[in-house]
Amino acid sequence: MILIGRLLSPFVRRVQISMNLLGIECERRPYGTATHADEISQVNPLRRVPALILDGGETLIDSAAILDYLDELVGPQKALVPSSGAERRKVLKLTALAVGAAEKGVVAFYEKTRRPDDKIWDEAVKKYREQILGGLNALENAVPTDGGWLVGPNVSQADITTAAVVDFVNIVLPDLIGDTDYPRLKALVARLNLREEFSSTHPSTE
Ligand SMILES: N[C@@H](CCC(=O)N[C@@H](CS)C(=O)NCC(=O)O)C(=O)O
Repeated sequence: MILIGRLLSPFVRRVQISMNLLGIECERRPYGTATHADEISQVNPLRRVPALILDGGETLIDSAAILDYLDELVGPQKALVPSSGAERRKVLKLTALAVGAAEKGVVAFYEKTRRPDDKIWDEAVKKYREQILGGLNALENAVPTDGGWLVGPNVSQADITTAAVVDFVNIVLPDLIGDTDYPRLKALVARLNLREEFSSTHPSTE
């Protein structure tokens, strides 16, 4: 399989971490949306990453659809989203909070980097930043106080996507999370980043 996209993208990174945890090998092509639009358009007409090219040539787009495929591939015992019940609902809800914060982080990043200075709308940027903080705050409140993972005894997609978004926000909006903010969330992400599956995918490694 071939994964398209750079690790700075929290959507690409959550797919790469998931593949590492599930023991699924892939080659990754670190194409950036600003620098490799032509290459990306060959696999995704929307020119977005990630895309996953399967061994038979079929191409999947959108991280949620790719992760759904990976979970199906490994089966319900190993899947990163539980197949049913309260744990599934909780993983999906926390993952949605992390994905939503990532989406707003991407938009805020593009406002800063892809617009002429005189076309940046500060009010919109402020709103995106508040939305990111809203998501992170909810995730902070969901981190168990006993040092466990977000849901159940094993690392789930909620943990993976949370780590991807916190690291992304810290890189692209370095002034957003204060030193004393979200201590439980920071501790969770630090513990996850001790694992090779996470540390080897940190955007700083690329
Ligand atoms: N819903 C998509 C979002 C992917 C996304 O926003 N990717 C960004 C990079 S982080 C992108 O390709 N941006 C280029 C663009 O939208 O023009 C997913 O989960 O894969």
